[in-house]
Amino acid sequence: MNPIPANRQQELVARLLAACGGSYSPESRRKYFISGPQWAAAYEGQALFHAPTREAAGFEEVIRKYAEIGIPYWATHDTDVIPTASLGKEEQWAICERIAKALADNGLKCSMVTTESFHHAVFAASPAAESPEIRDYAAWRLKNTVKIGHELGAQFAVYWPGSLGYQVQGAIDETQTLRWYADGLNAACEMDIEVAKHRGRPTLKHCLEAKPFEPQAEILLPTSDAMLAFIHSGLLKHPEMVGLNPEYLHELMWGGAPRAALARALLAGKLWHFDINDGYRLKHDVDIAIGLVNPLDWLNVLVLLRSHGYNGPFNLDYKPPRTTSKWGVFTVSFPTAVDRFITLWEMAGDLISDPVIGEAVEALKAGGGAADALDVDAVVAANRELLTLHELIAHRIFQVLIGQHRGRTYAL
Ligand code: GLT
Ligand code: MN
Ligand code: MN
Repeated sequence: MNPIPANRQQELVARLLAACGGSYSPESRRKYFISGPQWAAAYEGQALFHAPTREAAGFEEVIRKYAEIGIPYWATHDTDVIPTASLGKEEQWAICERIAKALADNGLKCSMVTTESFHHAVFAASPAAESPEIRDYAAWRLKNTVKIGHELGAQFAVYWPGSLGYQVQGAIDETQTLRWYADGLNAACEMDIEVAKHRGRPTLKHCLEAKPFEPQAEILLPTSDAMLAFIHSGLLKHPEMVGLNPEYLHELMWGGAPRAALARALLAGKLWHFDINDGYRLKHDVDIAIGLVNPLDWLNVLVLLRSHGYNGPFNLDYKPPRTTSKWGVFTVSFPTAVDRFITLWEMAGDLISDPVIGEAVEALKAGGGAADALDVDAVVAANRELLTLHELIAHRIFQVLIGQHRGRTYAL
């Protein structure tokens, strides 16, 4: 084997990527409400057991690269772009001006802003800690993010209460902590109403994002369902302003079915924003890019969303692997993630209009026509052969996944 010298490796990767084919043009990619987070592109590969493997990218570079790829929206935490010490100060607005210019120069829009309320030492005991000054600071941070969001033209604000929990039992009163957490959200919504009115803009959509574990051992709002209950608990002053940002992997992590979690959010009218990625059940938050682990499940998720007219953002909240170089982040990782999403989206369209599935579903809904619904044996007998269609539908979905419905064959 001949070693591949470092100066020839990009050329090799680029050639193999081109050999893969199947990439969409930036114009096609821009037709989707896809957002790229600052933190995903800037991720250096670090973690508790991991040293960084590549250099960070600033927002100007990330926005420029997203534009080249065809990712039309950008999202950020407050402290992804503004140092903690500069928040709320003049420097913050100077940075916002630079961001607005970078977005305008590259034809991108800011879709979402979120507050980092988990990394800084002040949030060691969560943003809803016992100490009133910590909670005052947290509420100020949320309100400040709302102002940044309006300044940048965002439509959404996301809240990930990942540090709202505990490592050791009995030290906090869960009910009180949740009340305090609601106070923070209420402050953000009230600030939003004020700023929106002043600027003549609609209020933001405030979206809660659940993750079942990590960084705390126990989390007070671990799932999207827990958050739906919280939204309707009576603690929020403006429950109509607060919805969900489910993340695909976070629902999978606790062992749930992402599609079912999304269905419950849809029924509640709260599916407003969606973090797209992939990973494994009952493991930590590996944030692998969409479709690399569960393409079949993803296909079914997109059938659900397409069938129910979901029109919110698809936020690329994944982490390019540590093995990918900084060049690879923008050349391989983001373009291929977007392209897999679009391919799965198109395949979901194929499934929705598939005649085999269409007829099978209609037949199942028609039922077998037992004359007496109270004659249990007759009901079973009338539906016996029809119910075999469940497995046939699953087979057809597999065929669509591998392209057999478009004539791909294996040694037939
Ligand atoms: C963090 C988390 C993500 C959230 C981000 C928004 S922060 O990376 O694991 O899933 O979407 O705060
Ligand atoms: Mn997320
Ligand atoms: Mn995640």
